[in-house]
Amino acid sequence: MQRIFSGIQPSGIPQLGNYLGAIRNWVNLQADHECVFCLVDMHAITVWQSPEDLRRQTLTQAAILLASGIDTEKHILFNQSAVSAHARLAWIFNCVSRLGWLNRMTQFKDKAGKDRENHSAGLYVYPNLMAADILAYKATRVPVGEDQKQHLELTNDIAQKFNHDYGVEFFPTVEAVIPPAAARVMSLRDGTKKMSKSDPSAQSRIEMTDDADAIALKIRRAKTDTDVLPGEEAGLEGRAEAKNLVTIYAALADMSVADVLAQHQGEGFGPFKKALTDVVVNAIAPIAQETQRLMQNEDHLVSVLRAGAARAHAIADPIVTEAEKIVGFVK
Ligand code: AQP
Repeated sequence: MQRIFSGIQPSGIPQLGNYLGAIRNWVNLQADHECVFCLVDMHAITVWQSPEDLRRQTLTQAAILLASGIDTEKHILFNQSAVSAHARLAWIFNCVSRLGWLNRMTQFKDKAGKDRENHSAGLYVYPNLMAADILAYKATRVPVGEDQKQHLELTNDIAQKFNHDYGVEFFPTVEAVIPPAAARVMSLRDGTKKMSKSDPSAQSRIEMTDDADAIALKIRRAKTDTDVLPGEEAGLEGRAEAKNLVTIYAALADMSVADVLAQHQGEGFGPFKKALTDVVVNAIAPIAQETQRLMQNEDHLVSVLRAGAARAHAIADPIVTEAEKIVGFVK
């Protein structure tokens, strides 16, 4: 059985993009993979988080994953900082990875913008830590949204350079598993920007804890154009916001974009947004409700994460210890 590693940052409340690009895919992959799911709190602090928020967001995220169907009897769920193997391997990878490679990472450019000098060194070396997250488990498949594809290519570059520099065949090649539907969900306020849990505007995203009223309001206010829905996909070209709403509908209703358009052709956004609200509420509301129930017992969530960390440590510690020996560290 192939091993999967995937992570999500507790840098806010997970949004619909995280669900469609990652979480829903994780749930499905459990049937035929050995899964290691990680709340990457060390990645989250590459951008400042209030300690209180980070703690609450980590537990909320654990609850959302359980409510979405992550099975911690069969698979591993834990928070990154609880397993030291990640930091140990990340340091080695900081020394393997090249500045030229990091300079090409578009996520850093997007997040740092023009104010590059004022961002943390952690944000810059974020992809090296991500490579360590995956390779500490020698995971071969990584379910991610399309936005993370470049980081996985870098993971393979790091693995290859490590193997080459030390003359070993130690780290495997990693393959991205990108969901076909809604690989990239866009902001509700700007169809050219991806939906993001840390976007300053809460109106730009559907959060996985939103209730039906909040969802309805956000969809009602979502940016659109004044045209009606076309009968064919080609008619969505150049209409980023319209395309995004149709794509979200298709992904959540398990339909193709073509079928959604066939059903709603000629509709304006008033009625289409109402239909979309029903589809989103049907998918999200049960998860939000179960999350709320689970959040009432924090101790249980902490104990689930602790048990997961012990199982994660048992896999990662021997692999990272071996990598340290390869490098020449006295063990
Ligand atoms: N808009 C999106 N569409 C599809 N997939 C997405 N993912 C994130 N946004 C979208 C996928 O969710 C997984 C977890 O992401 P993450 O929390 O590790 O970091 P991120 O990609 O930076 O997500 P956010 O929401 O934008 O977080 P912030 O605002 O903190 O940076 C990944 O598999 C990602 O592809």
